[in-house]
Amino acid sequence: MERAARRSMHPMRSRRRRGLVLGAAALLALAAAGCGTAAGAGHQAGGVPHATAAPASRWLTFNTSQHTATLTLIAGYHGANSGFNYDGYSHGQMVVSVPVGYTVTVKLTNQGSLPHSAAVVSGSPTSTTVAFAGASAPSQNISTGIAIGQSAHFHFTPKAPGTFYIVCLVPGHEQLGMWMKLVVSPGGRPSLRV
Ligand SMILES: [Cu+2]
Repeated sequence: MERAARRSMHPMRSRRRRGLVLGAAALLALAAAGCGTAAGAGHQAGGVPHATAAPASRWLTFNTSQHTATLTLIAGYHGANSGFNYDGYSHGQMVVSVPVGYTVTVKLTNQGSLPHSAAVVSGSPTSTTVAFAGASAPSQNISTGIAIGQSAHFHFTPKAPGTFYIVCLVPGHEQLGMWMKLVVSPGGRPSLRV
């Protein structure tokens, strides 16, 4: 009864879930085509993402021959850190590593209850200096973020190793811990650890 009431109050949620299921199907298709995931199989039984325990491999896929990696960030994935999280993680709990020369696509979806953004910055997790041209979603008005239920993406190709952060530049959010770490490695494969 309570569940039905919640659903009727939030019609967007079920629409987003269908989107996620389609996304999972696309990941399966990619895996079948020989692309990698970061850490083993990561699909929930029934195809519906669980609200609290999503495997890390859902968030990073890559292709070692094409030198591409795709990072899926769901802002406000659930209530962890009061919603100031990507994929449920905050305060640098998620560390993504990509080799130099990979083209990295970051796909941001706002599943939270506030606007959010994502940008690659350098220096510190509270930096506002975007490290690569165009490496933010939205591409402009980064501090305004994208609205609830919206998606945006960007890509960039790092040319040198280094340590960066993917942060939400809506004012106050990165200070509240809405950031993850991005390591550009000299070689190897993309990886994600939490
Ligand atoms: Cu935010």
